[in-house]
Amino acid sequence: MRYQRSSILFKEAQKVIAGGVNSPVRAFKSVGGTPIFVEKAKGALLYDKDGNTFLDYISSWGPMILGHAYDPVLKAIKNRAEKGTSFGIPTALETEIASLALEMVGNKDKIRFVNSGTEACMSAIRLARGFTNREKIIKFRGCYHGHSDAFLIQAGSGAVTFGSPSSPGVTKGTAEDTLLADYNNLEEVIKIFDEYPEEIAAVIVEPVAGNMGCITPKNGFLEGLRNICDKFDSLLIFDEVMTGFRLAKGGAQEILGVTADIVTYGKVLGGGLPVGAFAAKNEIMKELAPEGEVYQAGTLSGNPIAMAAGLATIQALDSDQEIYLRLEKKTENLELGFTEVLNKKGLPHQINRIGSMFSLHFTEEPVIDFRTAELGNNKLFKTYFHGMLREGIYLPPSAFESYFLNDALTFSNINKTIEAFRKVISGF
Ligand code: KE4
Repeated sequence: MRYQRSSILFKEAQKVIAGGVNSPVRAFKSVGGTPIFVEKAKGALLYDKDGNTFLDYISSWGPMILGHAYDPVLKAIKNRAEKGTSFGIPTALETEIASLALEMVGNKDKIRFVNSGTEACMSAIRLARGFTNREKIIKFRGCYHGHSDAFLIQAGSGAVTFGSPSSPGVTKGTAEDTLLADYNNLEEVIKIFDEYPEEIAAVIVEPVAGNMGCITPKNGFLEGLRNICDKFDSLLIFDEVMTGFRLAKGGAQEILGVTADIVTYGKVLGGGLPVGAFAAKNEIMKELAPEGEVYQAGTLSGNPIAMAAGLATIQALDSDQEIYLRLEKKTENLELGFTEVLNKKGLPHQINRIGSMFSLHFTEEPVIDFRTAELGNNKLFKTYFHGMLREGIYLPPSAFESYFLNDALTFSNINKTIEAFRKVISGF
């Protein structure tokens, strides 16, 4: 595997783009080495600038669930582009994708489209604060809701629940309104509500966490959040930017059977173009401008090309009764194959999987929250990542990310991945 061209391109990028990338995780900081530069992609395959090909297990961090350059999506983009790319004026297309999305998700009356998952989560928090007239929010350590200030908060030194900025530029004032608990730890949440019974606007949670690796909720965790939000008149926000339209048509709400008050979306809903969204019952959404007082806006929100790509994507998901079963089976095969290799090697490991989300952690302890995710052997992960890259398998370049399978991955691709894994692990 040669990476010369990518290395040259990365050096050139670093001269004109901050850090050489437009999103930090792409810089391979967590695994070392230099990022590959992609020339093109089709189906499950990525083609880099050095002529290498890779089976893609990040699917652009979720959006490309149907595979890259999926013909009906390409066709929808081309047809729409010929009519003009952006108007800043309503189009019927926005109503069409809004209607289908709400039908698939169920139990929500209205949606608002934005341009990223960050914008969706940022807007959802503002809407919850406006609706409840309260200021504090609860989030969970290791959950990521995009890069708006309210979410870039880490565990404060000392204080169990008070956050402190996890990035320069985030003010102490902002941090004071974000309280933290451990994922899967309902007791901590109850303690916070007991301390601030009338100040919590919302609890925001990834119903399946995908930013500490993939972590599923313990039995009763989400139900517990639902009950405590009801008890204290706070809103429950599910950040389904990753899980929405990926785990099922109705996302995590459908498969986990818990209904949130506001749900945020992104990734799959845009089919590879910049789309985010948030949805709720009318009682909440009517508080949003221009109907209500909570302001939220965007020049390119509901952009027709992005709407066309998103609509074609969720239409494909809505009409294919088998796709979620296929994705589940392929991901299960991957888990079974990896487990057989790791058990034979006697290597301590945890594999977390739900639907087409998957993560491998080199640790004895079950990975149920950020603390246990941090116990993973990152040195082994780096060797694993680069070994698999050399075998033509593109994995997320961090142990704190989820894999996202796409439907273009065939069962023989999965078998090839398992054989590559066997070869890499044999060298451990
Ligand atoms: P974006 O602003 O990146 O579209 O979405 C933010 C976001 C919100 N909520 C969840 C659960 C998310 O996973 C994300 C973004 N996911 C990361 C992957 N861990 C995107 C990759 C990146 O940052 O480049």
